Amino acid sequence: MFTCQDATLTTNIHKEFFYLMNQERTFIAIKPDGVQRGLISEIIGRFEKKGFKLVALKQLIPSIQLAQQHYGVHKDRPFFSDLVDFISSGPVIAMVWEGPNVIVSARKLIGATKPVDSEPGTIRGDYAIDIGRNIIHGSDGEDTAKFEINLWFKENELCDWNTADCEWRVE
Ligand code: RTP
Ligand code: MG
Repeated sequence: MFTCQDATLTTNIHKEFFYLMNQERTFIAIKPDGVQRGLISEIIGRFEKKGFKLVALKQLIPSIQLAQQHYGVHKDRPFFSDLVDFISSGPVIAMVWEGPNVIVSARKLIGATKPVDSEPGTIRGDYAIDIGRNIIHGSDGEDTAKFEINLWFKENELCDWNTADCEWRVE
């Protein structure tokens, strides 16, 4: 599923095993504020330039039900209702990105939840000033990533493919 054909031709079986074990997928969404502010290409570019591989992408206006399921872990928090209304208020760019340690790495690219705490150079640090308008979501762990990918995408919407230059990305 996560093979890198070019790499397997020229490297030994241990390297291939290491490569496979290090592959990971995460769910990333550009929220309605990121879309409205014209930040789609900027955000996608950061993940591309980092070296991760895009395996799924679609634009949709999430239903209230989808937003409630997605943020179900926060259902008892005072901001839940506003958060659900906001996420389902307009187009969202839903994506799946793949690569070694992509879950943790994506959270670092995104930056802290509160823009006041997010470092310059991170997406939220560079483009957000309010916690309720922090423009991007990223899965916060392996179980969450699996749950969110399955929630937002059908299996046949995920593309298994290899970058032509994968040997230049991963040893
Ligand atoms: P996300 O799930 O959207 O990637 O954000 P996160 O992991 O960094 O933060 P999380 O704690 O999961 O919160 C989800 C989203 O809820 C909104 N929020 N508002 N008003 C508040 O105190 C508050 N706290 C959280 C934010 O939009 C946050 O991204
Ligand atoms: Mg979260």
